[in-house]
Amino acid sequence: MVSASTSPRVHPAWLPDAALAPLGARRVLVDLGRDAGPVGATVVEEVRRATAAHGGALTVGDDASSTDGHDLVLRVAPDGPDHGFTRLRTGGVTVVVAPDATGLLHGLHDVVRAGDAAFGADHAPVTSRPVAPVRMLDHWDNIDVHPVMGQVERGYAGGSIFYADGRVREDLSRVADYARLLGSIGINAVAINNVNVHRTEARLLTDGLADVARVADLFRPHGVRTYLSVSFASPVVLGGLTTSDPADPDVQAWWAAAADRVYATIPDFGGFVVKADSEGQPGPFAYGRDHADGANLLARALRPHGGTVFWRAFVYNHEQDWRDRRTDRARAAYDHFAPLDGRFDENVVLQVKYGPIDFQPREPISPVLAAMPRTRLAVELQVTQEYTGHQKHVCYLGPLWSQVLGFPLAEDATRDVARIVSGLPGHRDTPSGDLPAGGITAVSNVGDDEFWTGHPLAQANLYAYGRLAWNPEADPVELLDEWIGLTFPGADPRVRATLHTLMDDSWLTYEAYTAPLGVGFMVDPGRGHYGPNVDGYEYSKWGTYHFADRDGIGVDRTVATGTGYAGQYPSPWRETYEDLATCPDELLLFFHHVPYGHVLHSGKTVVQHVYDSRADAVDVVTSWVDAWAALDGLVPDGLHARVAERLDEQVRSATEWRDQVRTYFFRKSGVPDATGRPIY
Ligand code: BDP
Repeated sequence: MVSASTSPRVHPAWLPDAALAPLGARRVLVDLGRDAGPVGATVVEEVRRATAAHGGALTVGDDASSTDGHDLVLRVAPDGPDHGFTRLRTGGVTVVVAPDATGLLHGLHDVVRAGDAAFGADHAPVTSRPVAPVRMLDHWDNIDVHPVMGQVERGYAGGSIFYADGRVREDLSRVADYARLLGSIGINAVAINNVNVHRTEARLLTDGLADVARVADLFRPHGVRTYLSVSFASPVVLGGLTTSDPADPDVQAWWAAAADRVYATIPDFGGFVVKADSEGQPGPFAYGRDHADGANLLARALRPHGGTVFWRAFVYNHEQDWRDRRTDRARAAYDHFAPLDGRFDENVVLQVKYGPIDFQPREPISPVLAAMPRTRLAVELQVTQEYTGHQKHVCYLGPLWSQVLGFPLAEDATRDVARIVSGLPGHRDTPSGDLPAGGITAVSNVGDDEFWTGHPLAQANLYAYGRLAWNPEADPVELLDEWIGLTFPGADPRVRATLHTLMDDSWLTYEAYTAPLGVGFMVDPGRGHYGPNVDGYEYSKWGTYHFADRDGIGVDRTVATGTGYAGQYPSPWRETYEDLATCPDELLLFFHHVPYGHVLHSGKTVVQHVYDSRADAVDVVTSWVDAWAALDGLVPDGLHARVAERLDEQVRSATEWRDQVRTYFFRKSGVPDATGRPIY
């Protein structure tokens, strides 16, 4: 079912009516074959709505229907490509073939994206298949409003679209609109509550199931399955047992019964997401068990129903480095999980943050992803901009994710991250060689804000995430261009040009005014990781450190003299990162402690790089203000005003970053800026 937005104030994101005009003006035949389920109904409804608005025509036919008299044929046929679709143009007719209605929905949106170009010259079939079988979004939404975190943890777009007034919303029309957006970019899994599971949210698994089913009913027609984050302590918290020990038969029976109830209510339920033994969440360590024991407990409950456990590898003792500064949080996930390779059941996917620390704008890729060939793996990204400007800053993350997914991490650089998590050939060194793949997952950036994402341009991050999860080889700037075309159809060409100016390199610009050279975490703990605080975590018990002193800065993570983290990588990365001569500049301070006068590959000293890049980046951001102002009247007024207001804040904040970081380095090092620019 395609719902129209409840409120005219809700921005249609990349699916305004006008974006469907090229399709809607055509004569369209939809043939669902034997797959006339809820997703098929969505395909028909999308075409019905578009053709009604734009003067085309819809025919719902069957296998026998002739393509004559149609411009576009959308057909479910058994010979369509698994999980994907094929598009061709023959005899002046565009034909999309998919093996099921979900593939057809994705093919329909492929036509929408192509616009009039989908109806040009005849061409041979082009097949599109997602690389990752699971393409997921995790919502860190709470039912209750948390006193510190608010309702959506690390959410910068208002309250939750799922919950209000202490319960699942009565009116879920925003969820229906959201489901439509997700289906259009190929997302097929959503976890609807925070990985930090508080007592109220824990109950979704039991008392709240009827409400979860209402949410699942809205995602299903768009090819999206619903998941819940669950507490490992559920048998105690919800079931009244005295233990949650995985070896305890009562605990096993409790989980089995819980899963039975879930599937009796939601037969296509996806499964569980679990954060255990991390940042205060309960887990198997309390019972002397490891994380394979913990994950398999839940997996065995889900298995009869076809469900999957997404078990997070974000496990570290957040007080560890504070107690002993010779330890290293970056090592934690590998130290915990690599020894468990091969011990996880087949319906467990280990969900690994892309970097070893925590979603910083620049981190090396997590070595866990290379270390577990006998485990299903998912890489976890962060669409919500916790460490990238809280959706107050323009920071287009497509290029970051593209680098992550394309990074040739595996031994001898033979396989990139996208291939590893997709189980593509070569990764599965198991006896049978055919373990199914894991997937790509990310924390959502959406809330009940009228623009969905607080900063209207942050919609591009959600869009690019879905598109890259489908095809990690897509060019992120081309995806941005696609997003611009769909979001502002028919706009003056200056809109497209200006958005590229602001957004194409905005991640690198953000990096250039914040923490330098991969050191990370110079964010303010008191402002929820927003804005600069160079020593904010240097002496905190949650510490991640940069170890700046009068002589130098950076964390020695080498095997020779440091924490040994570099040794967690396969060749060639272990050697590349270990050696100062080959460690890339952008990760230098992540792996090495160096003097301020150390000369980078770029030819600059570390300290001069810090001075220059911060100053230059603020000049860039400042130039965006006028560029955007010139679009007044060319984009919707409310959107223009919202972006303008946020750009002012970005300039203020970037300036604050520049001045604090430059001053800090000057005071520590005593080295003046060689260009003579003043340091305040
Ligand atoms: C950190 C967030 C915290 C999350 C945690 C996680 O600051 O709010 O709970 O990650 O991923 O980035 O579990």
